Amino acid sequence: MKRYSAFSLLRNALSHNRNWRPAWRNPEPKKSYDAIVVGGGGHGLATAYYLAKEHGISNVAVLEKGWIGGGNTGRNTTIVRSNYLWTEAALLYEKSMKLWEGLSQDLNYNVMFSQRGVYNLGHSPQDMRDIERRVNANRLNGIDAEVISVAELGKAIPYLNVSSSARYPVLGASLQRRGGVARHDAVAWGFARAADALGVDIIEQCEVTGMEIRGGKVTGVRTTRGPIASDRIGVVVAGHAGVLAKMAGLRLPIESHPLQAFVSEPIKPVLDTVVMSGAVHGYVSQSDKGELVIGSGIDAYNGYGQRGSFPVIEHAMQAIIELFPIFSRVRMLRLWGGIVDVAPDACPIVSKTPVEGLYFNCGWGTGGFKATPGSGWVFAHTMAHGEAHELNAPFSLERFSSGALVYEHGAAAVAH
Ligand code: FAD
Ligand code: PYC
Repeated sequence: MKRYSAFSLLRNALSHNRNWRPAWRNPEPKKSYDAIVVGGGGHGLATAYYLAKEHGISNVAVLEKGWIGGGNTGRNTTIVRSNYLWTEAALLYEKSMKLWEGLSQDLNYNVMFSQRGVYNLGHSPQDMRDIERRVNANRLNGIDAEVISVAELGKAIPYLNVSSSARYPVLGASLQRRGGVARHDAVAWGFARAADALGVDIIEQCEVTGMEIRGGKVTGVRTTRGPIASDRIGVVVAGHAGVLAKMAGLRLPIESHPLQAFVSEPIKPVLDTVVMSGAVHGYVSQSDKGELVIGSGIDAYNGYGQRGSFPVIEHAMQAIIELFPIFSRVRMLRLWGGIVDVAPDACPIVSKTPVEGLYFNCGWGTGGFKATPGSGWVFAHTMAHGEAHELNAPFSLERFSSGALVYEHGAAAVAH
């Protein structure tokens, strides 16, 4: 992979970057590929990268209808953790956590993974019982987790309102110290650059508009840039998974909802960790620029508009000010929405489908950013071998007919 010297940086700055080499090529689509990945978000790009790196399949195209990372990857609040309750989910997210821990080195690209810790607050005796249960379950699975008392919280997060007279007083929290945040755009760019270097074609402005299926096997896709053939196609389009499934004559057990996030004007460092509360229902961290990054729950209705509605904005602000009264004087800068794909058990679908050669990776809902490397890793395995890896076997489509759901609404953190 090419490295840039200080001299070359200076030369490019003086020439207004005219000679700057793009981080990935802009190829014309070929007529056919050994594998196609539909969706150029973090999960799709990671899938292509691991197909090339781990399985030697590099004649791969990533087809993205807009620009890479322009979907939920570039719209999320970047919280990374692996403290899920059930072993099936915990091991999958922990695989991802381990990949995060070496990702900048692996991609030779700084994804700014910052393990600043993630606190999940408890506000009632039942919250605390759930926290203790989840912490114990995490530790049994080898995942770091601690129960934190309210006195410890007051010391660790000085501006958090731990007064017993709060509307929903904080009683304690769980803490995953290895959790934290990463820079979302850098994750997309890092995977794109590394996949491109291994020969993957990243094709932006290329919308998939139809599927070619013959005799129960997939043979290619129709796109806004012409037909492209492949007998191995992975669809990773988050909120649009239902739309793509319909093109293949399938119906997925997911619903698409808007999910909003907000940032404030930048302020001096006041919060060096991530704080989430399921009860008052808000979460907040502080970006490296100083902005407070805030979110809460999904909008209740289904939709594909990448924008939100006022009741959620009001609710989110109420929650954050209740937790951090000092933030009431901060001005909000902007807000945006993404479309999240929610499965009934709040767990992903990473699976073969009844159409041979066609695979779906979706249903990550409000919590898939943290899974980006792990999701790509297991999906690449599934596409390369035609069978799930043991880590994603519990997340096949069959679970919705067998009833073997992995219920993770408690750990999903954002209610849906
Ligand atoms: P995306 O990044 O959405 O990529 C899918 C891509 O498919 C898009 O770029 C889209 O343009 C493309 N596409 C769609 N249709 C087509 C088509 N027909 N042809 C070609 N391309 C197509 N998760 C966390 O773990 N932590 C968080 O803190 C967190 N916060 C969130 C906050 C918000 C506001 C939102 C919206 C989500 C949040 N999430 C969080 C969830 C997380 O963002 C997603 O689960 C994750 O980013 C999904 O990644 P992806 O690559 O599957 O999807
Ligand atoms: O899954 O941790 C999470 C999360 C936080 C905010 C949105 N999703």
